[in-house]
This record gives sequence, structure tokens and C-alpha cells, in this order.
Amino acid sequence: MPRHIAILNGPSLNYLGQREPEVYGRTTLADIERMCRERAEERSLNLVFFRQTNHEGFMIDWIHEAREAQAAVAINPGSWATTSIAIADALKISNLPVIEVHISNIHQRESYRQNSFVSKVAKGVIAGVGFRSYLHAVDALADLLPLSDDGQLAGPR
Ligand code: DHK
Repeated sequence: MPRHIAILNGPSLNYLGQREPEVYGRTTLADIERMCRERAEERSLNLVFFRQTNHEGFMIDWIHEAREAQAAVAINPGSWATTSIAIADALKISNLPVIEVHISNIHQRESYRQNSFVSKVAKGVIAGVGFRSYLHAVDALADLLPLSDDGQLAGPR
């Protein structure tokens, strides 16, 4: 049985490739999804869903959906990192690892981007290596989700 992960994207990440390319690069979210799917397959992970929303309630529902699917989460919360206790609370319910992803290095940017509520509940944070932040997040989840001797997911944690 494959190991499950979900990748979630917050507001305005649908404009990756066009949005402030000097900060976020020219890679689109569709490109990132394709690369994440390839990497997940290479790492024996089942990418259950890859989604983006500009609506906080949808994001919370999807975090709950990931939990029900026993999927570990990689999330780029965008600006919700610093505004949404609701998203951090939803992530906290998960009994599987959460990796926070940022394309840019938020710690080199405006101070209002730096106090992430999501970081408080995430197992790890990957920021500043462009679209590759997502691929490192997939690798991190692959390393965190143990395989048992028969190649199966050992169980939730
Ligand atoms: C993306 C955003 O939309 C911003 O609000 C964050 C993050 C940074 C990123 O680097 O991926 O501050």
C-alpha cells in the first residue's frame, strides 16, 4: 500500500509564474504539481491531492480531508502563515507530519512575513529555494513516513 501525502497551496499561488517573478520565479503551479507527482512516485508516495485555494475555509476543510485520508501534508500557506490560527489549529489535529513550504526565504523579507503560526505546528519548514522547496518537502515526507520491512507504511504517528 502506498504512503499518502497531500500538497496544499494558499492564496495567490495560482499566479506563480506571473506573480513577482523576481521573488517567486517563473515556474507555474502546474509545473510544480507535475514535478511533485514525479518526485512522489520516485519516492513511493501516493500524492492523494495537490490543490490551491484563495478561500481559507476550503483550506481548513482540505486539511481535515487529508487527515481523514491519513495523508501527511506539505503546505504553502502563503500569507495565511502569519494570519491564520484556524489553519494552524487544523494542522495541529493531524497525527501525521506537516511540512511548511515557502518559495522565498520569508526571513529575509518584510518582518510581517516572519512570524508563522504554521511553523509552530509543522514538523519542518523549507523556505527560500524556489520551486525546489516543494520537492524538498516531498523528500522530507518520504523520509518521515516509515516503510516497514515489506515496503508498507508502518503506521500513523
Ligand atoms: C508565498 C506567499 O504568498 C507569501 O504571502 C509568503 C510565500 C511567502 C512563499 O515564499 O512561497 O509570505
